[in-house]
Amino acid sequence: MATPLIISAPIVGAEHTKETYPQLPVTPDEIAQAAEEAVKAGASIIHLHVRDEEGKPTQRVDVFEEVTKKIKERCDCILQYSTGGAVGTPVEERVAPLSLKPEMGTLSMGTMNFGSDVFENTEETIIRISENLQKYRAMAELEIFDYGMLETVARFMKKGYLPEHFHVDFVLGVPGGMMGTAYDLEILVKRLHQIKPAQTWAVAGIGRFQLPLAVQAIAQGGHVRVGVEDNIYYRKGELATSNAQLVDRIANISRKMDRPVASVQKARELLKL
Ligand code: KMH
Ligand code: ZN
Repeated sequence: MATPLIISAPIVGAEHTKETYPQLPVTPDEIAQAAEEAVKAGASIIHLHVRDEEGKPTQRVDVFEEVTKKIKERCDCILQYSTGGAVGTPVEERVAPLSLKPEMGTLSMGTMNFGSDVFENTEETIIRISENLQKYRAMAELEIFDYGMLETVARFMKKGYLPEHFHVDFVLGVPGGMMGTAYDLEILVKRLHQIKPAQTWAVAGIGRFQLPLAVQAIAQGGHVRVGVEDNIYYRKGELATSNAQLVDRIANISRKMDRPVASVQKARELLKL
């Protein structure tokens, strides 16, 4: 049997607003409901950003705590806290929610242009986040936005700056990062497996890259991230009705391609959580 597909759902993000996407979940109850729906549709990981009372991105511990509690009341899932936050969030704020000991947390592997902004991840920042992930025993998901970031993974592994065990997510199609063509994903996966054979990986395609890259990952034994942080359209010109709608489509395609969708327990097993 093919390895079950782990679907991760980035249900909020830090970039969209109710103005750009009216269905965006922003309150703790909306976020918890979106998480439950995404899990019911087949997601096993919830990639979590939260918003303050004004709907602005925040890394406040009390908000992460409230949202976590509400999600756990509704469903079991692997919670993966964002340590990326929003562009410009200071590193001490980015790592603060890890004190709540989520099962997973993200670790962006380099600085890049992010549209017209700069998403800063100096070596010092990466090391600081990595140390915090290890301190609070949250499994790291390394976010790779560009080929050079993969070389940083190789270099940092040798220097002992990364945990032994991690998951990898290729985030492709951010303006300022790598494109999201089939070729882009192919060369990244090839290089990853030179660096660390048998390493688990997923792909998060931004915008129009979400669907084709997800299908490619299903075919090639990778895993998939799909949700409105990365893409708000179901198809060209038609907004997605919810995160669950985007997850449901990928779950259906995967099953049709004879790859079962991982339950939350199966995902924990596959990731050795
Ligand atoms: N919001 C982006 C600047 C992460 O979650 O770790 C960074 C981001 C990455 O979303
Ligand atoms: Zn994120």
